Amino acid sequence: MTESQIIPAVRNSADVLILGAGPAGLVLGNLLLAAGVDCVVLERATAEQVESRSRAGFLAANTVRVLERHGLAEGLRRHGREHALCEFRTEDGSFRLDYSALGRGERHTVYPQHELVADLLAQYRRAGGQVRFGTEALAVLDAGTDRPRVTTDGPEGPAGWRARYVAGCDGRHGAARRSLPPGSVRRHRHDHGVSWLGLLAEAPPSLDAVGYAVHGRGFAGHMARTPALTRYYLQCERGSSPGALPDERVWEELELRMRAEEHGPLHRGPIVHRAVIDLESDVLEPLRHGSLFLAGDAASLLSPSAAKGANLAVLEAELLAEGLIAQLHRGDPGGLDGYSRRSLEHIWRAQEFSHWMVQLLHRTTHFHDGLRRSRLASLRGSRSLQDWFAEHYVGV
Ligand code: RFL
Repeated sequence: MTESQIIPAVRNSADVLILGAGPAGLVLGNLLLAAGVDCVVLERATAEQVESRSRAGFLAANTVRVLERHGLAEGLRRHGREHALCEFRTEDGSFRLDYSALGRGERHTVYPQHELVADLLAQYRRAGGQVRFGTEALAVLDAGTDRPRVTTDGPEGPAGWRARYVAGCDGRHGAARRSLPPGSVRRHRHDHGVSWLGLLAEAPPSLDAVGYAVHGRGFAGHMARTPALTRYYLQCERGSSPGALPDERVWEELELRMRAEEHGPLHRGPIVHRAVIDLESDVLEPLRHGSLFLAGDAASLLSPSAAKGANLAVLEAELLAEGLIAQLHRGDPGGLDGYSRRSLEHIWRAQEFSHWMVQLLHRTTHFHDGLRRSRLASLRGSRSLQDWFAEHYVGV
């Protein structure tokens, strides 16, 4: 079969094709559109799915600055809440850190990712941006040339798109990663060997801090999302089914690990979402193959232990937008040439901190347990370690 028989007739084009309408794709789309760059976003899911996918919530101060710089922070400024406390509950006692008084004195803004995505989408559409929902990118072809193509399947059936550049913002299982020719990009992968049951409860937060509990039965975590919605995590066996425990048992287990007897009960409510997350990390290097660029989870996957993924996605989208605008408007390739190197510096720093957090929060071998307890004791008592923690916890 010849290629023309496999690939449907090309009928669409844009200077930049953006795969995926998550934080990375929509920040990129907004920045390109504001600079007058012709772009289209291709998104596999429906608008309703994209706007209701509950995930991240903690935005770093620098992420907020990036969004503010481009007029994309109105919703989070209005509805987001500043946050700067975390509490560790361990076998050796509990302690709190107010990270606004440590390190660079920065805070998080708590704003659910799906609300940020809804804001970004609304702004993109107001500015006249095009998103093709229900349109799955199947493959990026000829990425090594300056005429890349994307094959898609969508409401109007199979189609082909031409572009000058393709931005792979379609996550870890997207078409951008799949389309990289063998050997073009290296993938450095690490499996932390730990899994979490991620839970979203229709219940007010139970403490005014992010709660990290290390317990003989495993880790438990508490993170506020809104005054009526709270995310919890429970370390679970690899391969567990998300629905294995009824709600009642989940709450009991959370209270046991979070030492409710000592600190008070949790505010219970219906658990409206559950997912098992295997804590894995990977980094692709470089983040470019010819005309195809990777950003967000497509570029690097982080364990959710340090809440960095959405923050990196926003940062990379800004860097990539700057590079694309310079190239397309002024013929200046510097930004695109430096995109991978600059992004990878942020990515490895975030990976390093996430890795540190995974080791801080989980019991593994007896030897590592000794290291973990010692590390927690240092964090509890050492101002310089607390400053380091604060700087990396809230920074990207
Ligand atoms: P997204 O958000 O996954 O968006 C990718 C989009 O691409 C679409 N797509 C395709 N579209 C067309 N064709 C294809 N072939 C496609 N394949 C996929 C998808 O439908 C989707 O709309 O990636 P992006 O933009 O890179 O953003 C990354 C973040 O979503 C992610 O890193 C964070 O959610 C990670 N994360 C957290 N990050 C934080 O910074 N702070 C947090 O507090 C935080 N909490 C979390 C998290 C991730 C979690 N999960 C899901 C593991 C909590 C959890 C439970």
